[in-house]
Amino acid sequence: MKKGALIGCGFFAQNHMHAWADVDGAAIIALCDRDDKRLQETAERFGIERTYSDAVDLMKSEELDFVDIATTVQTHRPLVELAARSKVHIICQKPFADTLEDATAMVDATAAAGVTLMVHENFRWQSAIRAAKAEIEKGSIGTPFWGRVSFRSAYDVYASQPYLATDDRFIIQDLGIHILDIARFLFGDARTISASTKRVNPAIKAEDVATMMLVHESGVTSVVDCSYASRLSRDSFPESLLEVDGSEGTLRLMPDYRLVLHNASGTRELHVSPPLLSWAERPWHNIQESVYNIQRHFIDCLNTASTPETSGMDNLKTLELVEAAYLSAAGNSRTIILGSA
Ligand code: NAD
Ligand code: 89V
Repeated sequence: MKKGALIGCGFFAQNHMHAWADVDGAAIIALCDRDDKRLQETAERFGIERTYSDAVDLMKSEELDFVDIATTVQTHRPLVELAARSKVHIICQKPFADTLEDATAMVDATAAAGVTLMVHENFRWQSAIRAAKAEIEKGSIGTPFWGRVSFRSAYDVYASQPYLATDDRFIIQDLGIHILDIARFLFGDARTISASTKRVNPAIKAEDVATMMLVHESGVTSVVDCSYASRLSRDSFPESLLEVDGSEGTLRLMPDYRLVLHNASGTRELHVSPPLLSWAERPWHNIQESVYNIQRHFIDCLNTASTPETSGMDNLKTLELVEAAYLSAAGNSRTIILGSA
């Protein structure tokens, strides 16, 4: 049994705790939050007796295999470095870091300590996204040459995550990061990116619309578009929609988890809805299932001494896309060559 502690008992961490209860071979034995109310409420909800207001005390007092860091980005580096010094494996929420410098320092610190570092980049772990990837890999549409990964909604994300309305960066750093990671997952690493952004909602500080174009090393050109300002007749939050054109056919992941594949043999429509886990709530259930999937993957990696799909090292490439997208948007959508951002 891998023994873990959760640091940060806020809005999203409640999903982590439900998922940990379902993951075989893992148990959360202690909690840490500097907000006593959140700490005590989470402890009571999940029956955890050992609680700490300070992560240094937690690390000194508990014998842990891993920590699950579910705080917001500003505290990731000190907490990751603390865990690395304590030789404890780490799963850390996205956005992993505010800067590539911080991200690289965390990757280096964990490598030097010999501990596993996985970023909780869960969108690629949604079952609908995995089903689409499986179809591409088995050749259902031939060789992909063009793709679109799209997330458009007017859902009130600010109600549960108020910092999204006041942070200096919004949609690319918070949501685009997931959508860019899906593009990497489906089409491979990118060579170039260009982006344009807009703030539509006057009540928030940063951009709530972003449109990005990537040219991937595989030869695929993709469009990654995100909006929290799109008032649709039917809002599909929080579904990520896909369009992929290949040499032999096309793939579409449409609202309500309808996966449509078309090639010379005809058209197939698959229903790839995520299972509704016992603790999950619509419309969040696809995100919640992906939390369970990624946490299970982390424990599998610890048990088999293998590198997680979204290791800290891997996530540097997603973060590099985020940084390059902001750079491009600030520079009149100029094309940024990755590796030189
Ligand atoms: P939140 O503000 O609700 O919760 C963060 C908690 O961390 C707070 O309770 C705070 O007191 C605590 N905290 C902060 N610094 C601490 C420290 N040094 N020691 C102990 N406790 C500390 O935030 P949230 O909305 O739950 O978001 C947390 C992270 O999860 C963010 O990085 C966010 O981007 C991410 N998130 C990811 C997803 C996803 O699908 N992967 C969804 C939502 C949020
Ligand atoms: O990932 C996030 O932090 C969330 C959401 C899933 C709504 O995009 O903001």
